[in-house]
Amino acid sequence: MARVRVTVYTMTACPYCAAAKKLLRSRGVPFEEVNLDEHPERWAECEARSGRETVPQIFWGEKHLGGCDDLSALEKSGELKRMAAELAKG
Ligand SMILES: N[C@@H](CCC(=O)N[C@@H](CS)C(=O)NCC(=O)O)C(=O)O
Repeated sequence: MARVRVTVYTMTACPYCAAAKKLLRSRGVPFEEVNLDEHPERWAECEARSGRETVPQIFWGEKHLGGCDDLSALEKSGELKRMAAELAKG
């Protein structure tokens, strides 16, 4: 089965984006970053997928995890660790 692709929509000067990326890296989760400063044409895609107008927006495959606060909550509950382990299994 193809490995789940994690996508993070970001902006360059965004502390929440930096924190979210740091957390994903700390869990060894590979992700594709879509920097919306570099790709402003993808804002509409990000908003349509997430229903939100802030960054970061994080997707685990097609599943919307939310922003930095949401990711931090998953970390706190132990869920992110479990998901990362699952992802690593392939
Ligand atoms: N609670 C959000 C905060 C995200 C946030 O405020 N991001 C800022 C950039 S650092 C943003 O998108 N601002 C644009 C806006 O509010 O329109 C999260 O945890 O992701």
